[in-house]
Amino acid sequence: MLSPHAPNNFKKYADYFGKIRRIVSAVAAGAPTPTVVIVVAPSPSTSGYTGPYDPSGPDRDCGDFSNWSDAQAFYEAAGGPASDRHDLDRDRDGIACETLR
Ligand SMILES: [Ca+2]
Repeated sequence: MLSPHAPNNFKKYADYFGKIRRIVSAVAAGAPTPTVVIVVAPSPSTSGYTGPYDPSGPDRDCGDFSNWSDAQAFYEAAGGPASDRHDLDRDRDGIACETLR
């Protein structure tokens, strides 16, 4: 019996180990071994950019974007001011597509 003053984590892990103990007991008693499913989350892309266009793909213009933050994220994913291969920051101030702001 846990003290009602036990920290939340303690209760959570006590429940967790209780479940493991029940599974181990069931397996020891001849129950089929439980199936363990491991879900692996996809690793994020190196840039973190998740927009609709490929930053290293075909040339894009400011008109391809519906809002400024999408354009800026794309511009940064494509290399930002160091390359600006899509020419989204013509005044070279690090801010892409001012007309969309
Ligand atoms: Ca600019």
